[in-house]
Amino acid sequence: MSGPRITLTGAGGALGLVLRPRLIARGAVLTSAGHRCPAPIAPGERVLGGDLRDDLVVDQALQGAEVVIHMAGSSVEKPLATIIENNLVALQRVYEGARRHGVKRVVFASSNHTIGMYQAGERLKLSDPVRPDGNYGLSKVWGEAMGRLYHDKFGIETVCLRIGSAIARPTEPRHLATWLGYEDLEELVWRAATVPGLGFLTVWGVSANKRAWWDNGEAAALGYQPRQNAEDYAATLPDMPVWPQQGGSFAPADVT
Ligand code: 15L
Repeated sequence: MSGPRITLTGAGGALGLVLRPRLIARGAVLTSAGHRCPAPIAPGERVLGGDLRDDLVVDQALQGAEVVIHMAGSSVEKPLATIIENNLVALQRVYEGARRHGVKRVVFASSNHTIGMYQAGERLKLSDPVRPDGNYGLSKVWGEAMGRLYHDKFGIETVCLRIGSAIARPTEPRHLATWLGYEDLEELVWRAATVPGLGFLTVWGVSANKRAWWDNGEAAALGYQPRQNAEDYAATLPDMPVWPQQGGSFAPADVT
């Protein structure tokens, strides 16, 4: 096998399960790591279970890896103590593991909740200031900054994916702007893992939605050309009030 040697964390989670067969089909030599890791899905897939806050688990997971796709962690709003453990501490252990193992690049699953307090409909560039909508969004801001730190200080590349709503198909009006279809997710993640010389880069993880709010012009080096469009599902969506902020239901939630 000669494809890129990739470790995928969060491999038992919603996006991990979508990505595993697709990364293997594209030729990755894949190690899938996660708390809840099912059996291997393809010959040659290495599967590991364990807690990423444990350096021994990280050492096993990152052995031989060129790239880490970090999908692990809490993926919704949680109490701060939980977010700190799952999204801050575990990420720092992964970056330290990346240093120990000479990993060249981390693809970090960031989120639109880094900017969730902007008004719905406002057009954003990647260079616009962050406006997180809770503990979860804050942890993604911190994660993006950690990627920057490890690139500046230790030369590890990071591509931050500010993922919108990565689900099989849009289910509410907000998704007309925020949807990331699975074909586009696959293409985005593959490019983030394999396009050479990206350094530190942030990109919106969004499909080619007619009503998208986010402009990927500043991430042109990635060459990401989404093909899916939430508009194709517009007629199927329920008639419900539109959330006032881009973060949808996360924005009004009291997280203190
Ligand atoms: C996210 O970052 C979450 O992980 C996911 O559960 C959704 O809430 C998504 O954003 C979204 O904003 O739709």
